[in-house]
Amino acid sequence: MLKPNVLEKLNQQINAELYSAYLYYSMAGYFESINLKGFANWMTIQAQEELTHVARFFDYINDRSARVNMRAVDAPSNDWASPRAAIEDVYKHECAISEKINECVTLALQEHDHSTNGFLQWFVTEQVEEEAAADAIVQSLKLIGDNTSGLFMLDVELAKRVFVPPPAAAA
Ligand code: OFO
Repeated sequence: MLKPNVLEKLNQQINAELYSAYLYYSMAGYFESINLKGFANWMTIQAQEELTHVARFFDYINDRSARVNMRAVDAPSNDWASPRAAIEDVYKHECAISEKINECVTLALQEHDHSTNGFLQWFVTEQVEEEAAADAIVQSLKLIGDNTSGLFMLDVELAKRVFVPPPAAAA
């Protein structure tokens, strides 16, 4: 059985994961609007992955015979000053999500809830990847600077990303 404070934290995390999807769809729209279709593709897949994160929390809460509780999702920004500003926001956002996952783990351990701690470890690992993937693009954009050809080459690269549902969240 989930303790009420642990359940509340997990429901808050569903909201944070939904916000992540909403933010990345918004960024996909921004990149479409400036004709960087590869960046838009990367963001759309990022958003789809976030929805699989929602599904993981949703399934876990239900598996524990507890009740999912949906709340209003904040509105994300819709515009960014530059591609680099948008990707830097992805990196900052992922660091903030890592913090939230850490808080969930800390609470689970305080409450001796080892099942929830075990469930959360997938996210602990995933966040390392999430931060690294965003930071890699930030670093590329720093190198590219004002070089338009470099930006288009990176766009072609990001267009190659495909959505692969993680095994546990696959239909
Ligand atoms: Fe981007 O990892 Fe979930 O929120």
